[in-house]
Amino acid sequence: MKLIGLLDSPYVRRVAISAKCLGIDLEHESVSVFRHFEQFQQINPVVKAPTLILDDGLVLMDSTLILDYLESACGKSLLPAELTRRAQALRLIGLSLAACEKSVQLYYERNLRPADIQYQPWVERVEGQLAAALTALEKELEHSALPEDGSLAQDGISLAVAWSFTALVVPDQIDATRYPRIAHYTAYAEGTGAFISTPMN
Ligand SMILES: N[C@@H](CCC(=O)N[C@@H](CS)C(=O)NCC(=O)O)C(=O)O
Repeated sequence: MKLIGLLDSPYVRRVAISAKCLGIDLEHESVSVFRHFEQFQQINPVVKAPTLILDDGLVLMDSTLILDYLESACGKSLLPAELTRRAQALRLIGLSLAACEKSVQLYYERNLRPADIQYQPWVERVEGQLAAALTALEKELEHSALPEDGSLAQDGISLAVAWSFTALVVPDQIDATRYPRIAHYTAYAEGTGAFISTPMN
C-alpha cells in the first residue's frame, strides 16, 4: 500500500504515524497538493492528501477513512473498545481534527488569497473556532490526562499532530501558556519513536 502526500499535512502525518503504531509498513510518496498538482491528479483526480493506493489499485482518501481501512486490514485498533472510553477518545479526535481544519483554513487564507481580498470577518470566525477547539482540548486533558508511558493511541496522535501543525503554520494562534497540557502532551508524543521517524519536514 502506498501513502501519498506530504508529512507537513497533519492528516497525512496522523495516518503515517498510526500505520507505524499498528505495525503496517506503508510505502510513502511525498507528492504535494500544490507544487505537484498535476502529478497528484494522475493518482487521485480529487487531489486530496492523504490518498492511499491499495495493493489492488483502489484509491482511498480522507485520513479517518484510511485509518478505518488500515485498522480493519490488520485487525488492531488505536481506539479503545469500551464505549465510554471510546466516546472520550472520539471527542478528543474530533476536536483535534477541527483544530487541524481551522489551521489549514487560516494558512490557506493567509498564503493563497491575495491580501487585498482577505475577508476579515471570516478570518476572525476561523480564529475563534480554532481557539474554541484548543480550549476544549485543554479542558479535556485537565479532566483526564493522556498516558505518557511510551504508548500512543489515536486520540493522542491526533492531538499532538494538530498542535505541532498549528505551531508550524499559524504560530501566532497558539500560546503554550494558555494550553499547557496540550503543549506538554505534544512534547511527549513528539519524543516517541513513531513521531521522531515521521517528521513534519
Ligand atoms: N478531512 C480530510 C482533510 C484532508 C485535507 O484537507 N488535506 C489537505 C492537505 S492538509 C488537502 O488535501 N488540501 C488540498 C485541497 O483540499 O485542495 C482528511 O482527514 O484527510
